[in-house]
Amino acid sequence: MSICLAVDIGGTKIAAALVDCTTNHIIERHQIATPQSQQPAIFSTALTSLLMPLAPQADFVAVASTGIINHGILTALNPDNLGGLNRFELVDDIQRITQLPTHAINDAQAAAWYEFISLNSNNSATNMLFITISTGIGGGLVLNRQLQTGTRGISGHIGHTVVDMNGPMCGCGRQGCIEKIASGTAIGMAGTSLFNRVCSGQDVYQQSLEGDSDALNIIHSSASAVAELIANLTITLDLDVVVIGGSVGLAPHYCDYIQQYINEKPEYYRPCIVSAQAGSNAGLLGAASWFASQENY
Ligand code: BMX
Ligand code: ZN
Repeated sequence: MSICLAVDIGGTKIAAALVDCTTNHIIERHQIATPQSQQPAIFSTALTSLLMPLAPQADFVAVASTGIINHGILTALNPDNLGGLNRFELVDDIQRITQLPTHAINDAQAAAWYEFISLNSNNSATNMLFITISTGIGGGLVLNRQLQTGTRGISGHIGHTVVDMNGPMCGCGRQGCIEKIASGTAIGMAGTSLFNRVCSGQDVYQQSLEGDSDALNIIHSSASAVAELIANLTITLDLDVVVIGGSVGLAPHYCDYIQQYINEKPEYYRPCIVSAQAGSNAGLLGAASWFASQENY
């Protein structure tokens, strides 16, 4: 029986779990907040405290991380999402901490792989897109049943496609990216300027659930922008299924709102929309199962 120490590094939290690779079940799981500091040393200390107690029970480490992962190095496409941390030797650092063989891919790519495996136990999706609407907006593509990681690790970074050419400047250096308009961070910023007090995305969402119509409008503009993105990618890639995940994507009714906007579109723009099966564990389980198979090393 092989045990994987799976790590999911997001803009808001870092989760670590021991995963039984035979059954793909989580044995033990811990979570900390992502340090909001530009300093690699602080990031590394946080990883050490989370991973050290779990490492002795594991055979290898599989990391799903926000950012572009290329040859084990994490580069933030949008450094604003990672407390300003821009470039980090992720695999070397975790290998040093745990003394275990370590492998890494992007968080949304990992989650896409897990969701694809889950779907295909009772379905036959060929082309699937996973979207996480969370601190940022990430994506993972499975085309012709193959996970696309890209030669430079970039594949699936759909959060940085433009939905409003006159929109706000994104941390990646492009103007009007969907991440700047529809992510949890963007929802929080829209609430902050509308209500004239500091709001998180979660605050705004909660208000929408309590019936505040301004908050609900913010959530609807996010869902409608995501529906446009889904329609664009469906007509480009012939998607069968789009899986929605992330803290905003899995919030009550959000997926229904997306479905509502998709229903208004002509037939060819309407893939099947489903919620992520693994919930917030998709990144952990996806990285574990992707790297557990020798050929993916
Ligand atoms: C950003 C980008 C993606 C990531 C996505 C979701 C960075 C640091 N991250 O678009 O790599 O997949 O956010 O990340 O540039 P999350 O932190 O919201 O899970
Ligand atoms: Zn961008």
